[in-house]
Amino acid sequence: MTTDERAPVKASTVLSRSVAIMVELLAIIAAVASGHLVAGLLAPASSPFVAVGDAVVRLSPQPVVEFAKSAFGTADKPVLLAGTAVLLMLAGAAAGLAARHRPLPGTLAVVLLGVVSTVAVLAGPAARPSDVFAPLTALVVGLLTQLGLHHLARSAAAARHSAPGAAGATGPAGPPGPADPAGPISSGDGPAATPVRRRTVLAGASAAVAVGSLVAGGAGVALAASGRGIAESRATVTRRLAMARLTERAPAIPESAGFARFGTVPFVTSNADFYRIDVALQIPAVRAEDWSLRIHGRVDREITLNFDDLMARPLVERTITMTCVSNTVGGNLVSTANFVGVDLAPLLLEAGVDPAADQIVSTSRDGWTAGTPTATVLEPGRGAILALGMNGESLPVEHGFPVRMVVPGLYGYVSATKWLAEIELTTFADRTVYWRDRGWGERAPIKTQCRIDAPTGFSEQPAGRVRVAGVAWAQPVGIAQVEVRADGGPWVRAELATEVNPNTWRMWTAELDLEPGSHTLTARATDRRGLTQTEERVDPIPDGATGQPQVILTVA
Ligand SMILES: Nc1nc2c(c(=O)[nH]1)N[C@H]1C(S)=C(S)[C@@H](COP(=O)(O)O)O[C@H]1N2
Ligand SMILES: [Mo]
Repeated sequence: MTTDERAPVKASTVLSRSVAIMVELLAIIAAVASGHLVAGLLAPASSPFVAVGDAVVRLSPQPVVEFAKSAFGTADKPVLLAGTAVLLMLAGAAAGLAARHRPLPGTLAVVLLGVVSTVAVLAGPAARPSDVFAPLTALVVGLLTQLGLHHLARSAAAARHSAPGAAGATGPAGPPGPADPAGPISSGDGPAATPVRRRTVLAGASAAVAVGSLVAGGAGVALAASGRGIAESRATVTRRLAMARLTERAPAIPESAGFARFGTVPFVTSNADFYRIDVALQIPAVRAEDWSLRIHGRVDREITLNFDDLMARPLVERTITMTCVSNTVGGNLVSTANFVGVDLAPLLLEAGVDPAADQIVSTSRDGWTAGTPTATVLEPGRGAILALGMNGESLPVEHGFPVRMVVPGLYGYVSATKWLAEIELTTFADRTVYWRDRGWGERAPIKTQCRIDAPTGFSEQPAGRVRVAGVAWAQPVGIAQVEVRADGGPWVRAELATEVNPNTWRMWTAELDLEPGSHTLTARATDRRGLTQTEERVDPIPDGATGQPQVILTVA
């Protein structure tokens, strides 16, 4: 052992800017990757990287969150993670530059990031004490990598500045750092060390850290995505649902329910095309076999159910159109599926609902919450379900496997909790929920809306009669009429397709005589209560957009 390395720093051992930055960035990358790998093995949600991203979302001011949602839409998650990565790298570069003379500033930065991510993981909504392993691993690996690489970098810098052949003058490079990935090589480092040799050791160690991080991080991503047994569990549920006897079947969708030949979307949305909205950076991985639901709060008796308990209850199949409150006029955050599930109202009645409990708070496995009016769920004929199946298979993981809520007629954020874990009977006064805390409405029935699917905006149509077609929805009352007009002219009644049920969208079509030139088409729907969609445009926040969809086209 030598004490050379601890001798007062000489100018000659100052790291170049690029090496200093590289050392710090590699330490951070190694930390992130190893943490992600341990999380993949133990609990995906405990990934320090994902937890920091989650914390950023939770702590962001509402306007920032809204901006991100509108600017990036469904790509908001990758954008957020990429942004987190860029910030990390910038912080790392700054710390690296501060650590050119000695490792300490860089070490402190790694420790600080490690502590912050540990806190972020443990502050997560569904954190368990064992979740600490992933961020702790990240901290330790980051620390050792930073110390080890910094040590190698300093000894390479020192050697570079001493005369060739006199490398021994500065003494041996000293012991390899604690995490020196090139330990065996540099242990041969000694009087014979040359600047080239030491630079090679540094380059080799750096490359080893980079490659190791890539492998560890990739394995972590793959492990999290494989969901440890989720695929098998989904396949089992799909099989069980196929064999189950349903007490209520959704009638087959008649040909006459669609106007696909005129350009409307298919009546039933495929699972792949079904819109997806959630704040889960990492989809909760829950096997049906491990799932349970606790119904508690203002009830006479608490109930805990597992997946078999649900399968043993009467299973119903319902065709339901789900709608997101963030859907803008003309937007596509609306989709329809055949859901198989268990009626929710009788389940709550078995628990015995306190008449004062006007809110049902449902909590997702990842801590997200929704507040649903109890009266709506208990309303006779409403058809609220705990869904287990979607379009002939178990719920896809991104749509809430193994169990989610679906309440016809309410926007998803107040009703459609995915990865359901808990239901609490409470009051609106006693408890607020995720989106309400962020400025969205307490109650959010779906607003009557329609959309023009054909012709598409800015298309060119041949002169003569122009075929217009689209969809309209007014869950849970149903659509009574849709009208279209060109350029503010008289409204023309559209032909309505067969109604499947009032909780689904309804297709419509019309023909308009249009002169050559540019035209603006406008549509409006009227629901079975007699309410006509207003012309007044309002934004989605706080409780859903209003306004009439328009399409501009050219007739040649
Ligand atoms: N756990 C969880 N459930 C959730 C959400 C969420 O962020 N987390 N988003 C809700 C919203 S805003 C909508 S519109 C629907 C969307 O369901 P889908 O992604 O299956 O279309 O899920 C709801 N359920
Ligand atoms: Mo939503």
